[in-house]
Amino acid sequence: MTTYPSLHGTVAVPEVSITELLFRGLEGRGDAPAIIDGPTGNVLSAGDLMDRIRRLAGGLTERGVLPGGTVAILAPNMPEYPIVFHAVAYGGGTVTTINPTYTAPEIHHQLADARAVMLVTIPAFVEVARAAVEGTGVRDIVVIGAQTCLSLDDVMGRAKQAQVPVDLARHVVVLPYSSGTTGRPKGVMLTHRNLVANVIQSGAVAGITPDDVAIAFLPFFHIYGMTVLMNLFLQQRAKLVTMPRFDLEMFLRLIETHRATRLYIVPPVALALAKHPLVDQFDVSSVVEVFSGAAPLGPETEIAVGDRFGARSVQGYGMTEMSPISHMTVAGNIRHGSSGQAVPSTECRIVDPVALSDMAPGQEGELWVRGPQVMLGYLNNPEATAETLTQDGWLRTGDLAVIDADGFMFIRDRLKELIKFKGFQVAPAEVEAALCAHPGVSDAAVVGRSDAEAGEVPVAFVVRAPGAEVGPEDLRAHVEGCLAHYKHPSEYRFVDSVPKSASGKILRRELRAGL
Ligand code: 4UV
Repeated sequence: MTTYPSLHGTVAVPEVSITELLFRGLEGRGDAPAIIDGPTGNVLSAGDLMDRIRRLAGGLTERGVLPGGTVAILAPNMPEYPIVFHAVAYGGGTVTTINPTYTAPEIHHQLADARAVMLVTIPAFVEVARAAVEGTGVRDIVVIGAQTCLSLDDVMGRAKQAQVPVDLARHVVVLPYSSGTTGRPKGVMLTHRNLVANVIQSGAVAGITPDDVAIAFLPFFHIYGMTVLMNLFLQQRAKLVTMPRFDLEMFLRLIETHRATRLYIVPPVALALAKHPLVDQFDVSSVVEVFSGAAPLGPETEIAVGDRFGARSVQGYGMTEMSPISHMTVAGNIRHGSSGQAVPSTECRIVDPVALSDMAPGQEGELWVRGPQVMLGYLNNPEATAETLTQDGWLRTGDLAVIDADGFMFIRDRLKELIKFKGFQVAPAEVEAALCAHPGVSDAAVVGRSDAEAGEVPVAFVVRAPGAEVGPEDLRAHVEGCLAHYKHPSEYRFVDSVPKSASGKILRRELRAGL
């Protein structure tokens, strides 16, 4: 076996919960701002953040939700997000984080699959939340800032003074959803130990200090925003300014106002920051690092954005199933176009995906990763778990990569069927199932086509049912009701049949080649 251990050595993973780790970073900061709501400028201090986490944990316990219950959060980035997340974690529960752009059927599916008993949301989503909880185990919808229904303030109780004991290595603290290498989105079982390990592993090399400020638009529901911004940033005593959704002008304005030092972005934002004339209208001189992840970014754009900001421009690589970070670029050690080196306590292999044997050094193969950040498995899905995790703890990423002599990892291609639209996951199997639910469709296949702005967009190949006259407009209207906008195919191609292997697997490469 040819393994590549981290060149940054190992780290000890403290035996604490993710909330206790966060509190270690917040303690002693008292009135210092921990999170600022970007649009309103409202400040939540470190002391208030801890106090509200303890009170909400107490209140959820008094209501019988904790310990043990699963609470879903359907909200954009806002200071209340980490309050809910950590109150549930501190009280011995499980959080499932839902994309707030989801439709009611998508939310319903996640609530039911994760067996959520409570849904926390904001006033704008109450209607969709009510439709989504029908027929699930959700007993209460809690609305942040609501006047007329059960609000987060109503749920606050007597402060809980200690972490509810859980098995840190087995208890699932968060269930984000990811399709992984194949199929529909699945609950990714991450433990306290996974999250704590990843914050410590990345914190050891990221060089974040209490003087750092980030504008947090990367959504907290997705593992990148959850770990890097919400958890790592707060734990390192740095300051977060939340943005509910990405808007270039607001982003630039907040950078200027709050003197942001580090920008955590995805490739389409890198492109905008490199090219858009708006950038010149703001003072962005405080920025020292621009960090991109979640999808491929070419070295030209990476360099261009760094030049424009007079800042270091680097990439990292992660996957929900790895809590998520396995690779990161460290200041002073930059190779443009690379996703960086393995974070401490992380081993890699580059494996021939068919023969499952290790490739010779420098050759391309599937990236396998092992370390304390690797998930327990997929919720209620031992088959998918067994396909992704080996008996001896290696995670098969489904990405094709090379590792150079200095340990720099370069992602070359994706073996898995996953499509990434602006860094968001689009699971072809989910879109195909939605299309096949239309009575005019007998079969469908969805693949990604590269796109200058979004990275990739989904394209659908559709086989009409006999006699059906369904057209693109019918299918657009149909997916509108069941899939979030970024999963909608950008094009429909009508075909006589979908190419499949003898075992019935869609031959996606063949379809992609014809695009
Ligand atoms: O599961 P997921 O949606 O997870 C992510 C996580 C990305 C992160 C998180 C923290 C970081 O510090 C960071 O640098 C990146 O996206 O999707 C996982 C898949 O996204 C692709 C790859 O196919 C993964 O299996 N991907 C993620 N990062 C990169 C990437 C990258 N730097 N270059 C190319 N593809």
